[in-house]
Amino acid sequence: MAGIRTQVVSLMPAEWAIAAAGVALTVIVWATFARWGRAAAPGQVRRIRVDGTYRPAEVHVRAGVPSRLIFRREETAPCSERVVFPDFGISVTLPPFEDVAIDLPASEPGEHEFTCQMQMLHGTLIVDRELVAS
Ligand SMILES: [Cu+2]
Repeated sequence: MAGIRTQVVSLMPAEWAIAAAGVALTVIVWATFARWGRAAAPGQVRRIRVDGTYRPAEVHVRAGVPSRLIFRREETAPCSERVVFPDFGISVTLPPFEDVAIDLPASEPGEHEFTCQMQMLHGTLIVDRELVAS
């Protein structure tokens, strides 16, 4: 009787240790993926089509939330091969027919122009205090 009780008691810590390790591992894996998820998908994503103009030419995002702008250049005309955000010091090449993501940090409300490298195409990033459908 005492032998059985001793055996049960001695097994318990090992089982708890395994269970605790399992829970800890699950939490670590979950936290890691959650962090990756946040890094890969900012709060707001907007798509802009480029074909002789920016569509839409006014892109609305919410203030205080990082955003990802995905440009897709649906043409080979050299005019639009770069997009420039002077206020953010960003200048990015847009290969034709490819999605190109530009990540922007959370911003204050305001307006930021974006253009092609020769400033022939114009768009405006509008950072709204409230969410506005775009
Ligand atoms: Cu141009």
